[in-house]
Amino acid sequence: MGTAIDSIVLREIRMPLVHPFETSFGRTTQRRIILVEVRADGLSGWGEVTCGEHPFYNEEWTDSAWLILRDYRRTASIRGHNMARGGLEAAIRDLEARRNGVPLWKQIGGGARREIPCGVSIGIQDSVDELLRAIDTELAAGYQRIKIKIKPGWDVKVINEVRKRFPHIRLMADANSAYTLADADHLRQLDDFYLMMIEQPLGHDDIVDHAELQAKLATPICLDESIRSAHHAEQAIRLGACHIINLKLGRVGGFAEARRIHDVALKAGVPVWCGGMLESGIGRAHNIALSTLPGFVLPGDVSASRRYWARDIVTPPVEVTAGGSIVVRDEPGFGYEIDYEYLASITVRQEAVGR
Ligand code: OSB
Ligand code: MG
Repeated sequence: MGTAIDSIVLREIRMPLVHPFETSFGRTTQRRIILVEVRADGLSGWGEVTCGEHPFYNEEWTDSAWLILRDYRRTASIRGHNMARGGLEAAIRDLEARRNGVPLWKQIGGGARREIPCGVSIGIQDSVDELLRAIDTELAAGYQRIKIKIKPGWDVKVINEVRKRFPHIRLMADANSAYTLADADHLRQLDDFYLMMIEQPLGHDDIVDHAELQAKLATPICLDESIRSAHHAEQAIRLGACHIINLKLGRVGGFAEARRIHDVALKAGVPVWCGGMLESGIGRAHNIALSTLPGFVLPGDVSASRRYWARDIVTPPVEVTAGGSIVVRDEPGFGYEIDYEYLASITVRQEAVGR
């Protein structure tokens, strides 16, 4: 990245979620998010580190990302820690876009669509009734696809109930690595519910077992955690480990690698969609830009700010149309204004880390 940077400012913000979010690996009630501001020539570019508060989705967490970004300047030499590196990379891309006076989507070579189709990811609930109510709410808001989180004990029976109540909706399930190949027969029961896909059923770093499972399932497998690079995407597609890829900026280390994965998938005829990591408005805006690349043909997990935050750090907040899409903005950079006053009020630490 040849952009000359004057300084980098790290901030950690705390944002309480409107509703707790539960996956097979745990429950989140408050986010601890690192924002990266890169400054040059009187302009600022902004990035968001998308890791969780604990190393449960992948190996990174808020504090590891802070140390990586504070202590290592040459991110190309770092192995792993893609989300920390990706937060910085996204900030540089945003800065480049602002310097060129173009929207971020144009800077990264996107622009295939003016509206992003949106789905929602619904966490594990305390009861099936609550889940059905949550689905009702999201469908009424216009969302085009429902993803529900599953884990052993909250899977086949629950999806059966959802399908009885909503026979025609676009439905999928995300296991976040909660199963093993020994569960293949159990997972095969999901074939009865004509799901769009099952996301990351097996090991977070596995490709080979997913290929074996896919051979036993009619339901397409979508990989999330396992795809950290274009090389992984090539291997997974070659082995038949997935028919769909959930692409997340942070997980793959930024726009450059995301683009490479997108291109591999597009060439192979494998659809991609943009995943989410409970981002603030800044990360959300980057996801919107990414979703304008041509291969993003399925509704993503990028949804309205109000599903997560009572108040977002960007204005206007990210909003979804009655038809369940986000209209892409044309302002330079990531396209939204930062609410500096609110940002300052939720910042718990800030450090300039030079260059
Ligand atoms: O696996 O896609 C995932 C949230 C946190 C960690 C992992 C995942 C998720 C989601 C939520 O599914 C996506 C979102 O609404 O931002
Ligand atoms: Mg997932």
